[in-house]
Amino acid sequence: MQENIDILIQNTPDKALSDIAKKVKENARITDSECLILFEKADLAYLGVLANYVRERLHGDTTYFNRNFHIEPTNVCVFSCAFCSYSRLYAHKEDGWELSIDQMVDIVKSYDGKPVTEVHIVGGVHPKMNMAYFIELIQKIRAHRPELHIKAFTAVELDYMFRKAKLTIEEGLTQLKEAGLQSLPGGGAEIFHPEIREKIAGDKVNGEGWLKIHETAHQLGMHSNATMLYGHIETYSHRIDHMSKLRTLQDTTKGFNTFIPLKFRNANNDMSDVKESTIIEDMRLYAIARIYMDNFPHLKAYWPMLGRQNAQLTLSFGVNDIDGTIDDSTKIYSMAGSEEQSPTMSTEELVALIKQAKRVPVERDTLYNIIKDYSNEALSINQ
Ligand code: V47
Ligand code: SF4
Repeated sequence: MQENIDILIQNTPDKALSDIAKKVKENARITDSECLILFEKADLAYLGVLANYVRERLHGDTTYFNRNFHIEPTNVCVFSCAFCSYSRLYAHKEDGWELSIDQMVDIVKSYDGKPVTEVHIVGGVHPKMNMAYFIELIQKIRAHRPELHIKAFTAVELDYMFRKAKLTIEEGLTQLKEAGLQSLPGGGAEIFHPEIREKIAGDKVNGEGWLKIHETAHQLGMHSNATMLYGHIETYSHRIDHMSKLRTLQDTTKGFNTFIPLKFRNANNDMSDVKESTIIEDMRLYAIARIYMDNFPHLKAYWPMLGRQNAQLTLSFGVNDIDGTIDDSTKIYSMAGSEEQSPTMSTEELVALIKQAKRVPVERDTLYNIIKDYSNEALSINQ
């Protein structure tokens, strides 16, 4: 629907908004102050046209998903982020858990013969799970299934591991890479700005530290993702500051694959009094992220956090990736109030979800190499 942008430019009475639309059409970068105008003034329909324009220029109707599974080594965590519903101080209390290396390798083995391409490993920061522990884990997974892409450890986990082992970021990442780590997930970013970070995640790695770890990973030839935890106590300016820091780093390294806005969920945590964002605000944010983050190839909606139908809706607001089958008992979101108690979607369900939104489902690997185009598969679920 590329012609919609011309109609929008002609019919938007607000000069600032119509100038931004012209810039988007010309593939020119919008500034931070223009981004603020979008947050403050632009309605959903306007943002949808612009975000779609960018998305279709980059990817047409292609919408990616992958076949992955998650392992959460532990929910024991030395940190105490106010938004976290998942961490426990001790494994033996309440519903804390810690998995042994053998238990985690057994999870990997349970996928033998199944066509998964990626394992995603993220958890709490356990004081006893150190470099040696995770190197052994990665080596064992690699030895068992060499072709499985290992995407593991947020910058928060890495920062703690490296400091404990007295390693520089480069030394630590090099050791993990040699063991078989291939890319980094985007978690732990939250909101970089210290005004907010100190209130919601004050005791873990700061924004500069998070960015440095990803920069170093990129310099070592690894790719990574970036998240932003939105919809709590941050202002539009804090969101723009966060996205601006990511956009600036990406200009230098080009190592980020995907930007993943994560909607704050308020159940069972110290921020339960903070209201969750509305669906309109969620869709506006996705659209603005697609318009502003012009050097991020992909924008992902993480369906376990948003819910399936809202994730489906994002496909009309700039999103071109809907994560994966996931297939596990991921607890980080169900404990925070997500409707998805045990998030797993079959490939057929994902394909149907994407087709219902009139997009083209394409299975990818972690690095966005195409595995299969599903455009010719019949639509079977609730057509
Ligand atoms: O950093 C924790 C978030 C993140 C809550 O790279 C919450 O492909 C909302 O890293 N409400 C970890 N969010 C998850 C993560 C991730 C997820 C999906 C895909 C990828 C990827 C990475 O989960 C944390 C934090 O921002 N989180 N608690 C909550 N109450
Ligand atoms: Fe720990 Fe991560 Fe929860 Fe923060 S968000 S308390 S670092 S598990």
